[in-house]
Amino acid sequence: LDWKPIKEFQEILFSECEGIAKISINRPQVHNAFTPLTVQEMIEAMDICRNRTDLGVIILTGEGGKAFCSGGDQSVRGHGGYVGDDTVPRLNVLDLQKQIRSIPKPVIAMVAGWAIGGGHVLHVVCDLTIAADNARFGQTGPKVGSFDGGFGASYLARIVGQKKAREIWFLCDQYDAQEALDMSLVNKVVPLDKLEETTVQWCRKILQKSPLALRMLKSSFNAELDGQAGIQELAGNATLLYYLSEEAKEGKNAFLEKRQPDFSKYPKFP
Ligand code: 1HA
Repeated sequence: LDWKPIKEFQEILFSECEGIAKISINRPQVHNAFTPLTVQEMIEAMDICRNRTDLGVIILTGEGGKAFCSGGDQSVRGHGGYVGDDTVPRLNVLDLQKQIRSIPKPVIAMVAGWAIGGGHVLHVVCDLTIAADNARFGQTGPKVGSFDGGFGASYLARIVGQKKAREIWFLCDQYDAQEALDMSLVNKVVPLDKLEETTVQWCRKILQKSPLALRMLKSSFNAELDGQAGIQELAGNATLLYYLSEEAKEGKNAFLEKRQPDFSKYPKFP
């Protein structure tokens, strides 16, 4: 596939092809551990994906074939968070998690090798996960002095069940691709050399579907779990659809024409 760069970054690669965007962590020497800058760049790339109406699906991955992401870079972990050049400690991956969840387009984690710690949580919050047969999954928090009690705990438990989620966090064991499939933690396992091909096939299938229907479904799946923020997303989509109607346009037109709106001709559906 002929990936064209969208924008140059320092710690990620960001490219597109056929309406598919690919965001790839580019720190293979540390198994794609993230720094505050890596995360900030992913946030910017994700925002571009959200705003570009010609991009319909996003692949999140890591370079090198040996790791998706190994979580926060422990060598820049400081007092209260992960520290970048500005010396401010941050946990900005939490903002990225929320963004992946709320972007109204499917996000697919394409996992080769390690998805560990905060890197594991990143694949968990993606809509779908396709794993290579060399993928290995797990949390390390209680081993390295960290924990993610947000989506990393509660959404993980929704996916694999309470007992399994507690096992994953309390024991910090690692699970291979087949074990991940068996606990519905991933959607599909393929040989490493078929990983991108399969992921792109899934993307193409998604791109043939109605973007508004996909958008409504993503926010509907979220709404049940995300409380007021989930309902806000779903309701925002209802507003979007309403704005497409003649009935809503009558309200706006009447205001601009300084007249009373006439909604009488619009049906009161049963
Ligand atoms: O929990 C959170 C958060 C919670 C709330 C809010 C925000 C959060 C943000 C982040 C996180 C976290 O991510 S905490 C968890 C952090 N990650 C880890 O504990 C995983 C650390 N890595 C490993 O356990 C292992 O590297 C591995 C199981 C993934 C792979 O082992 P392997 O194959 O033996 O490779 P290894 O030799 O360990 O790694 C290769 C190189 O990559 C090493 O560097 P080298 O000795 O060659 O110089 C290794 O140090 C480096 N590396 C790997 N992972 C990290 C790392 N360097 C820094 N940070 C890493 N996470």
